[in-house]
Amino acid sequence: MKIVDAAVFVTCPGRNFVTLKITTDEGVTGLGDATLNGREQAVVTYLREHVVPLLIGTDPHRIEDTWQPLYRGAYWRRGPVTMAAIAAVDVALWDIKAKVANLPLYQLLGGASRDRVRTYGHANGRDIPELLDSVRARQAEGYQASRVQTGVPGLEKVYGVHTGEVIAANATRLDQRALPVVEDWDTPAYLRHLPTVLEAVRNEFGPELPLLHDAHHRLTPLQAAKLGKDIERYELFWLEDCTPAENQQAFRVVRQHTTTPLAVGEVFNTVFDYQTLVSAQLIDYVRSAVTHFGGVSPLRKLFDFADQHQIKSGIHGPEDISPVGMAAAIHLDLAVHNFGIQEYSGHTDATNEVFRHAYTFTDGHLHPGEAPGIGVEYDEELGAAHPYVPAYLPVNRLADGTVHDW
Ligand code: KDG
Ligand code: MG
Repeated sequence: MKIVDAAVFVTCPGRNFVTLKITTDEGVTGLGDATLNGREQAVVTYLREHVVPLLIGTDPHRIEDTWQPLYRGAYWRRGPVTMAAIAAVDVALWDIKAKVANLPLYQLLGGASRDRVRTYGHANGRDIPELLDSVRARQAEGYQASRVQTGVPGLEKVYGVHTGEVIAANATRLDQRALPVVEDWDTPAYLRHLPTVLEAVRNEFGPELPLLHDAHHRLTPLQAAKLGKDIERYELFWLEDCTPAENQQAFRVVRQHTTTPLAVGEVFNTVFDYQTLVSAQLIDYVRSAVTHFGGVSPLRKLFDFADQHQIKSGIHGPEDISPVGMAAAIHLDLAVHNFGIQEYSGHTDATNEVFRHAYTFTDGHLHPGEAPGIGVEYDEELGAAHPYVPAYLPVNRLADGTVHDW
């Protein structure tokens, strides 16, 4: 079998998605997600100019032997653009292999380790009453775990809180060539406010509801350590990205001071980003998405490494992972032993029409379905009816105008 075509599609059914479709001489096709939110066209060009020419004529069954030269052969290793491009190839080849085997992908990954995949959804509000309503709404949709984010008194726009006019959680308006939205930030105000939020949520929903919170890289290690300690009594499922993790040593400070479980890694793209965090057991969940980590093959290796240190998976699954990336994640979630939880925000109806998928969401749990491959079909005609719209992620500024991590 040989690869005869590899096409890259960009569609914007509410937000931008980049999809790679590989076709073989036997007519079998495979899909991969290459969406890098806010930098989509960089991956499109990388794929079209630098990757597709290398694929034509090669054997799609040689997944590892395709992955390695894309990673090592480029010489310029790592980085989100490269790894999103490689991820799309890896997933598309797994999709083809599983279709040829006439099996759902999870069967090739060792088969199911569980019956279904537990998820968490996003609950948010400008204030506490709105957040409590949002948790109730997620529960009505079936979610059995919620990530809770609120506005902070005195701040106008804060990460994770939907305002009516924003179409997708993190993108700026998609109907114009807008520059990044500027959000505001005040760490002391946030640190004072968050414990009161968690207190209110626990009072309303009791001790059993698994709660998660995303600090989105905005604290120093010392602030993160203090926050972790202050909120221990609310027993979070995890506190995510409490401090930027480029300096992995910083997590030693956090870890020494708190037993709040820690999740890290949605912006990482190789196992090296996790080396100290995992080997020194400084975190509890690894958060990388299939889409940004080079695909199913390397993410599986990361999970095996993490398992040796009692660390579980918590695959990144916001709206900016396409249904193709989501499907690949769900197959992996079902198969690996050290699965923790899967983030799942769902997609708009328009997105689900462009990407018809076999995976299902019931009672807060996902299942990949039994369709051969990853179980997603891309409707090219419908996709083309939603052309690309430039959109940026927001930028955070402090009251005096200083840029802060978003
Ligand atoms: O594109 C950026 C988003 O993927 C990110 O902000 C979402 O932090 C996020 C999460 O935990 O889902
Ligand atoms: Mg996050």
